[in-house]
Amino acid sequence: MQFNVPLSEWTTHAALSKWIEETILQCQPARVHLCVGSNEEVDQIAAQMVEAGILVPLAKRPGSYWCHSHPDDVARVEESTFICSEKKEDAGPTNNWKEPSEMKQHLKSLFAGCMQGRTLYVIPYCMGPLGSPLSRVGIEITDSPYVVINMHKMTRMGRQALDQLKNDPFIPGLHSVGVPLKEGQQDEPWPCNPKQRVIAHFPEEKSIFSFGSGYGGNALLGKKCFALRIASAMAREQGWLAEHMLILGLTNPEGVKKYIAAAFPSACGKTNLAMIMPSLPGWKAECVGDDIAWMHIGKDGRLYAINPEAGFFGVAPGTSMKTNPMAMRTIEKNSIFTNTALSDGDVWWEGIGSEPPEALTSWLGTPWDGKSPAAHPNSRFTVPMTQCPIYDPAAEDPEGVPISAILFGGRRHNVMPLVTEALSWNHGVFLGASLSSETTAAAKGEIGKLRHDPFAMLPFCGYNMGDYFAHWIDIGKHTSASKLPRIYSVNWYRKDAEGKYIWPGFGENARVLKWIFERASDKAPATTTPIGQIPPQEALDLSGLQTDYDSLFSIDKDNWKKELQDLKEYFQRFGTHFPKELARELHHLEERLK
Ligand code: GTP
Ligand code: SPV
Ligand code: MN
Repeated sequence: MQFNVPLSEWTTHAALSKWIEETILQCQPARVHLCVGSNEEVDQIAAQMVEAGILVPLAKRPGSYWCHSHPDDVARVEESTFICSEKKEDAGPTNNWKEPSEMKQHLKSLFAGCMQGRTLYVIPYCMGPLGSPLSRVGIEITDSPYVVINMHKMTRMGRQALDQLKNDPFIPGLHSVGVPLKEGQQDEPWPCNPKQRVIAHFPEEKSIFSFGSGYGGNALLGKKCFALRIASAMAREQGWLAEHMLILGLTNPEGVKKYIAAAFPSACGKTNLAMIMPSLPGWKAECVGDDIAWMHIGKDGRLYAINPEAGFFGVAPGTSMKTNPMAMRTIEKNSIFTNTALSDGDVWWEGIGSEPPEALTSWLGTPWDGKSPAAHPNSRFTVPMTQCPIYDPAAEDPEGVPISAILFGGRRHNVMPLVTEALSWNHGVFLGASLSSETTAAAKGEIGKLRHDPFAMLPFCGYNMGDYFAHWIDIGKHTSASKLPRIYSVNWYRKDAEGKYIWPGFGENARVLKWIFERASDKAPATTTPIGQIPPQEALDLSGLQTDYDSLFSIDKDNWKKELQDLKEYFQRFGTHFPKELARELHHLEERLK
């Protein structure tokens, strides 16, 4: 077997060496590349991909590339994602489950010889700041060079991760695109195996296997597979939280800074809020993370968050200098664009803020027809976080940042008001558990369909969601109520009778953040309604906006009674795993709505 460096020189970690050797025997690659994580290393891999016609360098964005995927491999595949706990009950009613030994048997046959003709890459990566006691190390073995160059931007990868690991246990993740190459067989530009796709998690053993997809969260195993599904199971055992949340620092005109975390389902606005340019004069936001937060109670009893990632894998369509200027500046260089459209030396997408250029290659790699979307709705950019002009230096703080408020929000064209404050921690947990949202292109399947997505974790919770609710209730008992962040429900997506968004969103969301910030300083009033506290008209700055307060905050009792009925039915699915504290919150809501 041909290695770029001898295994024994690369690591002395016995369990790691053994796993690599076993995997080589199982997957039968043609070559092995042990990643060190240097820029030269990834530049070389990228150059080979350019040579092979997989990546197109972008003359107008230094160090950047465009590529497009197979049309059947464009988003997360929830129907092929499994939680393989020993007991089905431990996966719960919201996850697909397979008995572990049965799944292992199936994986064994899938992975046998699956890397023939390809290079097997070993990627050590650290989730979280280097040197942080809260960080965790994973090792991904993959046959996709695309995964290597993306992991280099998304995580602290290579030598530095091995140094962090020392001789400790790691989270193994085995990934293959699932297309072995016979002697002399020409490779495809985006090899994948949609028919045999499976993304399997073993939360007890804490391992990950992903087969058949090369796209995003299916293939970059540090992200959803480790930092959410496996990490949520670890967090439950160890008394912390692994969440689908952005983290942002907000500084008011007086120079006081507070941190806010927010959970919105996929493609519902985390990246945009994480990099917000507040429309209100004197307010400043800084970005700690845009997708995942690991949170724990600190020594002072407050909730602290780190961002386990080192990069953004952000939705391209809709990103413009008007909606998200900080993202636009972040992606001026050293970025990978997947499934956007390609113009002369640059990229283009719907909502970028300019007319489509004359000659445009669509995300399918063919001349754009001018009718169907030029960029896939789930096309994305990959870029290191450090390039963000408002990257918060505290994002590297090994202890994390103290969280003053937690937001839950989804796409709801009606029912949910612009913002509601929870009456207590347990009521806040109830708001998180009650989250529903209209589906987006981030996952395969129908778009715009309302579904329950508790805590924006429906596709990402690695254990029984009822137990997850109970874990959140439990966290609230580990410190005093005054130290816990207040919890909010927000909705940027209410529509009028014509189907147009009522709320301008983006930078204007700062108006809502301002009220939340001032609530955290006990400086803003609130009005109590049956569903929670809302800002009274005078406490929310709507000056200069076309929208009126009532259209944003009206609470339709009939709609809410339907919402309540639906929640009652939904929560029954969790049976005895549904915490009594949330049953009590449901009952209180019913009483208040009478
Ligand atoms: P994932 O990366 O899939 O987890 O998504 P995300 O939550 O980070 O979503 P993102 O911020 O990328 O937003 C997804 C889409 O929603 C983009 O097309 C945005 O332009 C749009 N969007 C974001 N914020 C707002 C908002 O405040 N109002 C409106 N109307 N659209 C928004
Ligand atoms: C999401 O779907 O929530 C994402 C994109 O953040 S992916 O990494 O592909 O899961
Ligand atoms: Mn996400």
